[in-house]
Amino acid sequence: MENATLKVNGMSCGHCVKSIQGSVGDLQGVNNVKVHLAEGNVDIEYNSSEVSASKIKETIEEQGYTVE
Ligand SMILES: [Cu+2]
Repeated sequence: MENATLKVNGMSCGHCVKSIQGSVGDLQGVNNVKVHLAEGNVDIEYNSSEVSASKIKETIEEQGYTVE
């Protein structure tokens, strides 16, 4: 299991938390997603043999946010 912390721009409210946690959490191979709204960070625990970091990043960007 890998851990990544992504800096995500554009998250502003509970809806953002839900849409990111929901969409990323639905990816196969993602074990845990935790959004830290105040810090603008997203902690992700995932299995890199099942899902790539770029796929996770893409999924967040599809929701309308920018990953640094
Ligand atoms: Cu929001």
